[in-house]
Amino acid sequence: MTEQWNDSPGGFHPASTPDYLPAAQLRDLQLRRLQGVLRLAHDNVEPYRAKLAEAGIGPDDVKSLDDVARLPFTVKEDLRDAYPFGLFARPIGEVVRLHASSGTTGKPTVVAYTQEDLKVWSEVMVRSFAACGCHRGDVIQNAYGYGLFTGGLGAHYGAEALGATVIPISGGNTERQIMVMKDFGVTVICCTPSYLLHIIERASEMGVDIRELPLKAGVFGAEPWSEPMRVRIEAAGNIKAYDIYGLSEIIGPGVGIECEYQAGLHIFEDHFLVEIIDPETGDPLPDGQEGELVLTTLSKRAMPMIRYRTRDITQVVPSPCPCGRTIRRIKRITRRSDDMFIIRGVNVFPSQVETALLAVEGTLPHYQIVLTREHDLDQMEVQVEVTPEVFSDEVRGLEQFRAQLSHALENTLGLRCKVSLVEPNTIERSMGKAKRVMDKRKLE
Ligand code: DLL
Repeated sequence: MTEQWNDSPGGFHPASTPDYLPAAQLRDLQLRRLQGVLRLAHDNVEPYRAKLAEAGIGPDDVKSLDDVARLPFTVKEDLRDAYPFGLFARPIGEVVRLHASSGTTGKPTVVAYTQEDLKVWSEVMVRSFAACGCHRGDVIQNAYGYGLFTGGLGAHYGAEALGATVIPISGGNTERQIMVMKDFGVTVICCTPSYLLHIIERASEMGVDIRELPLKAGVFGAEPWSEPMRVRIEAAGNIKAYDIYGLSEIIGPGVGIECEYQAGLHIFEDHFLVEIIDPETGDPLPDGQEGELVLTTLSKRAMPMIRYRTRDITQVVPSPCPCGRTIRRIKRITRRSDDMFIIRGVNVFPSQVETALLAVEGTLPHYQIVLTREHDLDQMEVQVEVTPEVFSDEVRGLEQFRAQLSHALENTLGLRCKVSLVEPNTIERSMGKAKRVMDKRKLE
């Protein structure tokens, strides 16, 4: 299908994609695909067969989409237990690509693709780029890491299939990124939002103003980022910043993306079935209620995922999007159910800290949260970079600025914490996913 789009006169036509399928037709397609995927998983993957038997449900018992709630969940542990190839539904001879994501502990989780899976992946990435206004003629700098991480190759093949010009520069070597961006007339950049901030900063040190370049858009994902962060990025780069979501277990980047309205991420529902559940009870939640995102792959052959618990917290946007796409949207993912930490009994998410800090003018979008334990009492310190103007502002004074931030954080979190103002470029920059929390409590 991708080739056909690519060869059509004038390139890709979004209207010819399932993005605009009437809802009833989309549901029919989903049900048929779900039944197929269950049969595939049941007949070829021992752990799925065992789980389904335990839940007392067979592949032919799913007669409507609502029946999905009767199927057992799959969790990260299941992938680890099956390391490396235990969840593959196709023999290795049909698997043409492996990717892996490094876990915080132990072995990585391995994911697999057949030729058809790679076509689906390219297809959803083509639809992703098109949704945020990219097309043939765009010069796309792909600064997602190439390798076992899905970001690089996922965006790469999608951009090529779109017919755009791809620069496979991968992450890192920031000065070269800036030279290429300038000299090659880059119009779109793909990377993590935190890396883009680093690129902008380095560019300004080199005397390059990104705002003057032809760069018009960024496709940012792989880590949580907030609405105030978007505002900062769009202003600093004079670009549109689009949020792209995905995870290796499901396919990689391209599970969902924002359209030109930037009001939630459209999920490519013809390939990924969306559910939101209560993370405590596992019960399904209706559209408009926040909970954990659960995804089922509807087309994957090499490694189907049934009701995969992503740990990402979001909600389905209940209203239709003005862009006319019928595939539904989820709200931006600002947190995971497992990135919460508890300080003196108060639950804190890093995204709350980001939102509170960036609401105050004079902060820079570089911060880190350091957790320690002193005399059995948890302490939280927020280190944030501030503009050189704040540092040299003798009238208002640093102390007053610190108090203002401290107050903003206390208001948002309901918790007093230490705020340390640091000079620009103090906090370590990342080329990929930013590490915001340093939990030193576990080391003591
Ligand atoms: O990060 C795939 C990807 C690459 C997505 C490039 C977008 C762009 P993993 O390394 O398996 O895959 O990490 C997946 O990253 O469960 C989320 O917690 C987080 N994540 C990914 N995209 C977003 C986003 C890739 N747009 C995990 N907003 C997911 C918030 C995101 N979190």
